[in-house]
Amino acid sequence: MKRISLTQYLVEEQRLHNTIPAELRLLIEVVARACKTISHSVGKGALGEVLGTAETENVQGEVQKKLDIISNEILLEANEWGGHLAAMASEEMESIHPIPNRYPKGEYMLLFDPLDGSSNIDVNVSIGTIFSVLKAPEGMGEPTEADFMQAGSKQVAAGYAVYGPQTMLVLTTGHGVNCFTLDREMGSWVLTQRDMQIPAKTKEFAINMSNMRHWHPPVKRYVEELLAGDTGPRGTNFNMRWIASMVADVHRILNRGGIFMYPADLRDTSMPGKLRLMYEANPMAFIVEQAGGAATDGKQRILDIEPHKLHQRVPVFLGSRDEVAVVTGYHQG
Ligand code: AHM
Ligand code: MG
Repeated sequence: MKRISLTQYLVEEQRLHNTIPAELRLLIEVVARACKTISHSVGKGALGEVLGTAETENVQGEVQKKLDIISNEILLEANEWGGHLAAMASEEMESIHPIPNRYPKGEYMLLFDPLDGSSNIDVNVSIGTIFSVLKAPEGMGEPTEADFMQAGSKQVAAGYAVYGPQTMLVLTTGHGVNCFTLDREMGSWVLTQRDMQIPAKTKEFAINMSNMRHWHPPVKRYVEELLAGDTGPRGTNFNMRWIASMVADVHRILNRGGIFMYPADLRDTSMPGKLRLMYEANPMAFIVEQAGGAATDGKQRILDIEPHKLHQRVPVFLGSRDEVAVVTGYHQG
């Protein structure tokens, strides 16, 4: 079989759809290269002395793992000097990271969750990197947080790398979703799945069931109906999976369907859900919609949410569109 590299894919996409100009191609290739480096660190584990907890907390008061910090550094360093970015923002940093003055600036802004699924790092379960690309507003001067406050529908690219049995990169630039597998010997990304499609129907759901007693009524009703199986109102037996790595759960859903949920709940009413709009929900919603699925916060399309702060959290329901429609309907009804 003829191998198509990430570079060839990006060049050909530009020829076909005119959506990946050279600067954006550079950006995607630099992020992909950084993910290769992160994959290498993750793969070393205890041998690289990268496991365990660092003595720091991130802006949300969560204890950082060593690999959270290493991955953040890798992405910052890789993306600073290329001239393709105006600024970056990361789940692991309190405020935005403008490109230092010694480097030229570009017209894109990059947001990332450098290593998602932190609770799985030390136990050798799949984790990943999630990224989202926005355009800097016209005539932007010194970048500020306000420049990042753009709805997810404005993303020009989004993707994730999953560090599992294989390292894969899943990417969209608004014309479908494609998947690349890292050839570890050659150090190159090879196109292995074209135009991924999420089946509209599914019998599989993903949610952290231990929070059930804290859920709001629409989520409780929906999951109770799934659990009731073929003698309940849905008339079908549903299966459940929860990896506690959004990247790994979404990757399974892209491949064989399913619905992923991280709702808001009553544990801490000041916190509308756990997942972050800019680093997790928006890029995943873009990918899922591009693969024919749906993504809502229970009430509206995630990509339509107008953000008001960088580290904003949102409830997330995404995946097979028929199931997302059912649970969204229960919130609206
Ligand atoms: P993180 O960014 O701190 O790793 O948190 C996000 C992760 C998601 O990958 C995953 O879906 C969720 O947290 C799991 O949460 P929980 O441990 O509550 O099940
Ligand atoms: Mg995360």
